[in-house]
Amino acid sequence: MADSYDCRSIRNICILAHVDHGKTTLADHLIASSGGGVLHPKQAGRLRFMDYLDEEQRRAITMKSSSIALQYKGYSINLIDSPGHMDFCSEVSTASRLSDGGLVLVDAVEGVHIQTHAVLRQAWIEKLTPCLVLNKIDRLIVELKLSPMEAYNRLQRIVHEVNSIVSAYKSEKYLSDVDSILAGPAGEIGDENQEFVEDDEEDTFQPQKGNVVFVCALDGWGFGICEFAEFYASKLGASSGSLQKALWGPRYFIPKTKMIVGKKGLTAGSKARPMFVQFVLEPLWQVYEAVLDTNGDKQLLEKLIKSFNLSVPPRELQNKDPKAVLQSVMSRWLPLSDAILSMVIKHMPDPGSAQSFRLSRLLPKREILDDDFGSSDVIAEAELVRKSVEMCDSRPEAPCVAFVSKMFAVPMKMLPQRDVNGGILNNYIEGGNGDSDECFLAFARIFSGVLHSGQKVFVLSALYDPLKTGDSVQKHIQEAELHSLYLMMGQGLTPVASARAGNIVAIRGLGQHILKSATLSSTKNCWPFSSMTFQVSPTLKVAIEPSDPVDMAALMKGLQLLNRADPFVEVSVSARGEHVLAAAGEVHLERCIKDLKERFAKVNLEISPPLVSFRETIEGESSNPFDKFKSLTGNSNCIEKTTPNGRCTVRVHVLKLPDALTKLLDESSDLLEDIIAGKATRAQDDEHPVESLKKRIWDAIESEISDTSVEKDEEKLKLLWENILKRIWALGPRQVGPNMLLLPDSTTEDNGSSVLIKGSPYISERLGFVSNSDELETETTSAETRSLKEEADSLRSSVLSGFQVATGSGPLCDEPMWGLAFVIEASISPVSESEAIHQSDQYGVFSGQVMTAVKEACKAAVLQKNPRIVEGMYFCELNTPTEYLGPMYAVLARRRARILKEEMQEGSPLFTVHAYVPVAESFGFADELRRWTSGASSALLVLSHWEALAEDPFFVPKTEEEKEEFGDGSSVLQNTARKLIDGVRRRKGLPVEEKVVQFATKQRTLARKV
Ligand SMILES: Nc1nc2c(ncn2[C@@H]2O[C@H](COP(=O)(O)OP(=O)(O)OP(=O)(O)O)[C@@H](O)[C@H]2O)c(=O)[nH]1
Ligand SMILES: [Mg+2]
Repeated sequence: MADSYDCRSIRNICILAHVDHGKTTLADHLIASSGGGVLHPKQAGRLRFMDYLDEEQRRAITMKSSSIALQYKGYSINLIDSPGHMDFCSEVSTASRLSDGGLVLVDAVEGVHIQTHAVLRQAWIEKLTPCLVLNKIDRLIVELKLSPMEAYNRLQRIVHEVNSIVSAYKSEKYLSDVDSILAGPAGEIGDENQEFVEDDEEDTFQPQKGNVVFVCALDGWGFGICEFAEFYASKLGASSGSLQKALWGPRYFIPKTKMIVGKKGLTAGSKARPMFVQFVLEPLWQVYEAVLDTNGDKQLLEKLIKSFNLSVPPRELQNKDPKAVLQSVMSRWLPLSDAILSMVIKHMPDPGSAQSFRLSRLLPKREILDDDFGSSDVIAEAELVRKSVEMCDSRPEAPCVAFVSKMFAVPMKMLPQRDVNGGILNNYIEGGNGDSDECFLAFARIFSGVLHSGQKVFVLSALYDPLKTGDSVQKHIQEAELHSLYLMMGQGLTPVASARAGNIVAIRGLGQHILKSATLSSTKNCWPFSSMTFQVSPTLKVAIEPSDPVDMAALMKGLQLLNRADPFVEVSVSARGEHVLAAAGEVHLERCIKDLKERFAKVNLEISPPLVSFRETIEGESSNPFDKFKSLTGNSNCIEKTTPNGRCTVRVHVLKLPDALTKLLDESSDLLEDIIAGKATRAQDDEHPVESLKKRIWDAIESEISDTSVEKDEEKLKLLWENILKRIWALGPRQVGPNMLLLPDSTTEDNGSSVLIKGSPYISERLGFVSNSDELETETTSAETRSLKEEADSLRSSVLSGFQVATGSGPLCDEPMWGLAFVIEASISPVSESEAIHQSDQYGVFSGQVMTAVKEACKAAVLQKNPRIVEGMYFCELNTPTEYLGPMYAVLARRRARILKEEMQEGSPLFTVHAYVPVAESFGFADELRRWTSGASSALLVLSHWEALAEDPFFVPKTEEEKEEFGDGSSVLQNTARKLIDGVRRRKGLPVEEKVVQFATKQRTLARKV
């Protein structure tokens, strides 16, 4: 039996799209036709089989990714439906990690939306082979009433738009690897095809290639070009191959000569339509008109049924509802599942070829350091494992490797009651989850070997390193027994005894071992799979406590379960001891809380208003770009602090980094972490990540230089920046943040008897801005100075921690700092021994004093340089019918939104508006919008960037003019920055300067007037 297994007959695919573009509806039809009878075709498109959670049915959106096994023409297809709502985008990451191909859906009426970009990017990152599905073609006919020609133009535009998005991702890569372009297929272009092929050759999606299909998921019909090409081949007397090329693009059929020509071949004034319009869309339109139009040509339908030999029961044709008639004719003429599944089999790779292509993403080649050569056995075996994954080796003796992309909880009662052999199971006792009613399953794909139930495997976390031994690594590897394996049929689980490479399974028995994702391996000598990338991070935070304090233990246990069951939620305890839950957005948060209340904790809860996070920075704008650098020198620009014992003096200068650089540092934190740890390695054919990061850092700086200066200054500024990039000692907060600790300029010398605490340009070295510095200690000095130098060296870590703590919580409201570079000069002076003894008693440990002084000085330096509050911004896409524009703008204005673009959607009554909305103002935004526009307007928010408020939080009107404009401070000013800061301070229990009554007399007069 085992030998008949061939992974070439397997496809692992997922459906990806913007919210509501019809993924689950499409899945329904595929399940009805190939799902082994779990869904009756009559219910397809209405039941939404994959949305089996109550909350999903209630809201009519998908919230999780789930898999189903389909059988089609001897192929076994694992289909994963994914959610389109931004709040659940992490599920898109987990789905695409387990798939090899992605069906990207686009609603033909709405076109490309934000999430379409996001899913295309995810498919690109995970190296999926995408196919395009243009859905809701019926709406073009019935709702928009477009002519076939107009419809063609619209479809062409969408295909073009999707292609240009993908080509942007592609060229990002090609930029760093010109060779790939040179090595790319040159293609043979015949003279005749030149005009047409030239601009399409590079396109990913080409209907004439067969990787684009046009469908109506609701009514269950769809087609690719090849279906029509085959049909017309005999009629037009052309080969179906050449027809397939001609049925898209500017190709015209001349009936007289029976020739297919390009645009140039048309005679002037010719009314010829492109062949796609004439041979594909027009017949479709005719069928719709014949049925829906009361005066329609009823004979046409008969003709169609006859010429295609369709078996439509007369009862269905007699149906009074024209829509039902259409559905029964169309779904027999152009069955949706055939169009989609034949494309999947032809254009999407089987696990074997996919894994060799995806290997560089899944298991990037590690750079082996010289000192690892002792462990050559380990390296050899890890290499063997990598090879088996590359080949998708499904022999029983191959090393066993699987990746768990998420954990999900199912109620115990949903588990199959019988095992593979039909024996009755007692799930509760074997579960090992104690008294819980929930069972955790791992959503996993086997990449090599065979998994058996009962097998023991190693569970590797992303930080595991097979070359390291010792305690620090032990916590990243555990041994676990796989309790049982299941094939997934949506909600249904079918127990299996074993599963081979290339398959997707649910695994029970790992609940105690895996929190979110992990690699499973039969050998310790295996690298963990690379981590998945998520489009956003959980930013919406609330504090949770039980209504009744007695229930605290239940809440804590519930939070733990929720944390395991949801791939994206983050659970933490704040500095003040609150339990904080972080979710991706309001819908996600609401579901988490519901789950917590009803499934995991089962207690009543109190939920705080959202805790918004901010950043702190300084005002960096100035007309002269050199001012920035002036602030790095001189005494007037710096803050000086001395430790209580008087031995250490800390001087701090601060400078604002260019916005683009700050953003880059923030976005690259994962990469930086790897680089700093020396772990960053080259993916097979890409540029080395350090080199490309270096290049991007320079680009970021140059973009600011070219913005602000005249040409002749450019060189000078470049030199100044070069100098700065050579002096980076550390990044903060938490070692990889967007703030820098710079070494003092090399001209700063020890003065007098004191000695500077010297750091090393560690980050600059790692990034390759300076070569590894050999510390040359030139002059050998007296023993006394030497011991002082040693003491200074031992205090380095205090300076570092002072910097880390300060950048972790700024002076305004204890929020992390944003885009600042600190130059810290800390010098210590000698002390007589007798003093030393009693001083350490009096002021505490010296290292602690230095740390505190550094921290205080950094904070004071920020306060001195016009501090500003930085807030998170959402990018918001709104779709509103024209008549609700007024109320929509009113809602936007109330929420400090900034409009970026407003545009009528061609061919529809909708207006699309793009705007930035501050995170702090975004809660309840969607609800308010819905209320004010009677539900006609929809909005999607994506976290976009951080933005400093220009407003000075400490602004007090001083000059006469200002007093005239803002009042003399007696009336309450609307200082937004101050309001935000005070809000955070109050929440954190920090003192807030509030003048409840400032000018009592004036208030009284005011009161009298009223
Ligand atoms: N007219 C028309 N409506 C469709 C078509 N396909 C889907 N719909 C409708 O579009 C809506 C959304 O469909 P779903 O399948 O739930 O969309 P989805 O992409 O799964 O949505 P999420 O999972 O929430 O992202 C439903 O009301 C469907 O009936 C179609 O081909 N034509
Ligand atoms: Mg869905």
